[in-house]
Amino acid sequence: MKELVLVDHDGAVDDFLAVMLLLTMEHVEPVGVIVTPADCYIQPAVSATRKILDLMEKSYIPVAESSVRGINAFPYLYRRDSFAIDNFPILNQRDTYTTPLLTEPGQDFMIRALRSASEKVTLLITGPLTNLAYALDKAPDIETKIRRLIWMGGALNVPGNVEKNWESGQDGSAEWNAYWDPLAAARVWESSIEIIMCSLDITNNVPVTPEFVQKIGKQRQYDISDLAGQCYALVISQDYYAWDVLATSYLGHPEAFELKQLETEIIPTGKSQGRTKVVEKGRKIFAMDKVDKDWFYSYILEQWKR
Ligand SMILES: [Ca+2]
Repeated sequence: MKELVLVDHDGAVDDFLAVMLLLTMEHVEPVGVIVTPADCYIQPAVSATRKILDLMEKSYIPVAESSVRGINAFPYLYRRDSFAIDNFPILNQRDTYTTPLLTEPGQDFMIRALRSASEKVTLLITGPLTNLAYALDKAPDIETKIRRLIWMGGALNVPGNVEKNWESGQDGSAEWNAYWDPLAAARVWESSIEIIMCSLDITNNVPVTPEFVQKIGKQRQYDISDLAGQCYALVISQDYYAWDVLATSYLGHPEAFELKQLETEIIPTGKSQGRTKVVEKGRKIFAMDKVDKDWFYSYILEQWKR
């Protein structure tokens, strides 16, 4: 029996790479891919997602465009990568693509996909939690259809990646996916869904280095490696990590990770808004605590040989 997985990503470089990793997993059956308009521009992000599904011969998986809005926008310099990827030559070899785009908004598709699933579904969310918060409010019955949430987000015992900013008053403690919509994260924290967090604490261990990108280049005879190398080359001049890809690799090999149970809360407003704070008697979550980084890099190299 395959594990049903509903993906919700937000259209940045590593979101596409996460999708490309997930689609290589034999034991996983994706029930759909939702794109959230957060770390992207939505039109090219949806388009690139459909082209990637076509390239990987998975065009039976529906794609849904979410129309939710966040509170704190991602910088446009991050978001515009979605235009570059949508125009990569390898994704534009055909005149038309066949992966369907649903007419209903992604947040409503989340409800329908969970309700109609034959068994419990794992949510893999590599962006903000806004669709899930919406779905929980609008259709509380879906909570029992969620097997668990694997989420790339949060910063527990390390600084966030939203910069300290005198203008907005942010104190630098928040991670972007939580910061985009802190109220949504707080809503999900009120649920009893099992949460497995891939926070900055662990993703700080998996930088994307030129050495690694060049290793991908050596296997570019494989289409997916070629695409992955192009994606990473686009961001190599930034301080970049395999955030969403690491979160996704947990689905492939959970035994490669050590989890730690922590008690946490979400700071919903103010200068620490979006902080995922470790507190006594807080909401219990599992944090990915340790991973063998050599294993991780070789795993994704191997999976992308196709
Ligand atoms: Ca993301």
